[in-house]
Amino acid sequence: MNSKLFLFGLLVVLFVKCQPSQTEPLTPVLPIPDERQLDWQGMEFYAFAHFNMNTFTNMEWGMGDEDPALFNPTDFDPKQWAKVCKEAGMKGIIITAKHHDGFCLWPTATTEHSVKNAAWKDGNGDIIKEVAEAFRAEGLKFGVYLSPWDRNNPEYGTPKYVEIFRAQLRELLTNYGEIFEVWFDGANGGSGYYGGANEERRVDKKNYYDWPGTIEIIRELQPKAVIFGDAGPDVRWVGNEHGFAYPTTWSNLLRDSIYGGMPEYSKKYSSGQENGTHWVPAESDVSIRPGWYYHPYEDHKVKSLPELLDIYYNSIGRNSALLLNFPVDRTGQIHENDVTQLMKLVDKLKEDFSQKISLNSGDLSASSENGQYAVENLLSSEMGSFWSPASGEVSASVTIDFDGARTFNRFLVQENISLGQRVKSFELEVQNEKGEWQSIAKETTIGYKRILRLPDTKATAVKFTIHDAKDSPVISHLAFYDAPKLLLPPVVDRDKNGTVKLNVVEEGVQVYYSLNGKDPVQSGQVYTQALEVMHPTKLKAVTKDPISGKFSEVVEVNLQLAKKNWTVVDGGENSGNLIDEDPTTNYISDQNLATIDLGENQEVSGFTYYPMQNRYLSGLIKEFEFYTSLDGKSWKKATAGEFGNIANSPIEQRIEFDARAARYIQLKAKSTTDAEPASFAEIGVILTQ
Ligand code: FUL
Repeated sequence: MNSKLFLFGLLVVLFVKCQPSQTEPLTPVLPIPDERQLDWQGMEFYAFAHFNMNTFTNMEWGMGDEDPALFNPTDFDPKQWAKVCKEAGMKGIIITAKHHDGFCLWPTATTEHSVKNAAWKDGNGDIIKEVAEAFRAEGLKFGVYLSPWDRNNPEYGTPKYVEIFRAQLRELLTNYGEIFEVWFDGANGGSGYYGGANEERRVDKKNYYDWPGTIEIIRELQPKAVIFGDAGPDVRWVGNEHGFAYPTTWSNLLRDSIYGGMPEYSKKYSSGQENGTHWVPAESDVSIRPGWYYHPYEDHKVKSLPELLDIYYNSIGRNSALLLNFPVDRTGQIHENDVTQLMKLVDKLKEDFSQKISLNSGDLSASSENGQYAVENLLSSEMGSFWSPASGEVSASVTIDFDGARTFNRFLVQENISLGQRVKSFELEVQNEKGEWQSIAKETTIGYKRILRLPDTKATAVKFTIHDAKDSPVISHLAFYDAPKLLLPPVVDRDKNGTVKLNVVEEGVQVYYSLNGKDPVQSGQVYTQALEVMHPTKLKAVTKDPISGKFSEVVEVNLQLAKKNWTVVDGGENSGNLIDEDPTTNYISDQNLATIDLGENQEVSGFTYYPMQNRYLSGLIKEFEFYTSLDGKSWKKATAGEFGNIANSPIEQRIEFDARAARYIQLKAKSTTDAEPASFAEIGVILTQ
């Protein structure tokens, strides 16, 4: 080629390359969030506090006839709540200013059923004011839950009550500074006290409250607040109380088809709709304990770390916000067990997102780009900086070159939702060291944030493909992390036959154990299959991450005599539940009695009683007598007494006595906590060793 011509050609190529490619302006895909919804979405994680009359009456739904004097926290400290939330990275709190029982946590002019008549501070206190101030002092936001249903108010069900409800709302939205969210429950109408009428009152959920009129009041008094309800208008219920959004979660909602408390909401509407007409994103609400309110008997039932991690990844990781509830206790503080579990979650999440695969702009290439919406914009987590393929292309891909082999198990991706939620389906493929490609995930929606938990994946490159979208996708961020294994000790599971399984919560780890009281790592025994343990034995076990070489804490369990040869004497229906080694199944005895044949003589020096573990408890044994026998006919009393705090703390009870030979044992309930027939989840014996 002539050298002049070559130079000319080169210049033309350079000129074309250096020209910024044309950026086609993007038109939003409707619906889109407004500013208050965008601000709210950025909060991601905030607290719920259920603290009200029910805290002091041990109820979940009070009837409305409670004496206001009963409200009396002994050491109310909202600064403790705010400190805990701040430390956990939560951005605010929503408090139950009034629950269904109608008791108001502020000195309202609308009813006498409020803190004005509480024993607390001789009726001069204001919980709402103190909580709002404590949270603002920490730079956190404040919101209110105001139950539309009011089982105390005599006017409930009449137009007058709607005025009272609105007056309450006005007080809350006028006197306590900026409110970020107003929360309306779907539970509406039913039996109640209603000023002494004690009757059933049903309302027309769709029309009774005249919601448009109420929404107008909120917009006027707190224009920045989002309004929560099944039908929004700004934020919607996720449709369950487990804290889980759905793998397909649209922020678009067919809002006009929905009203608060409609029975078919959860099934039909709660995951949002691709063709939804309004922007109404999902909020996942869940309590850190089984109940929303504090019950001392749930102190041992605070959610475990694996449960809390599932909640995080299934809510924030699925295009939803997470509203995590603390049942504030009777002192007026978040219980220490709840704080401990919360901080375990927070620490583990920090760990999960601490090892990010570092990427440079040169590592990214896209199948197409729309001008300045270039692929390198994906590196910044700013929503306004995003990648979009050529205008109108609904399918496109980004290849990420890792510069050598890297391992990851988390993938995070975000859409620029200010232009509407667009992606309908996407896929992740990885390239191994031999250059082969393999698909590892096929998913649907992304939305504000999507996080995939994946198996440990070693790859030299990843291809992120959007297969379908409502219009050209607008992806604002993507990232890969290598989360360390969740190193929890194995869960020891033993059945009636003495078969012991050591279950792990995360795949890919090893378990070491010992049956002789020695350190399980030094014992060198690796768990590969179920063990048979018939006699009293001390089991120790530990989990090891083979990649990092790290160990979990050691779990130690004193296994008692296996129940293989046991039978229940004169038991009747469900009596097998007594000795099935499963504390979630129960036996109820009208005779308040359980008699067991141990199959052969044993040197017995004690017994264990596992009370019922149901959500609602009945027949827990309070006072007991325990007998033994060699022939099942003549019985000797071994011990008697009471399970002191069993109503408040229904954990396994352990009673020891002087050793004696016995073939038969008998536990007699002299009284139960609620005068109902005695219930038994499990009985065990302690043998002399
Ligand atoms: C439910 C209520 O009935 C519960 O008591 C609780 O307040 C929960 C957050 O919402 O619908």
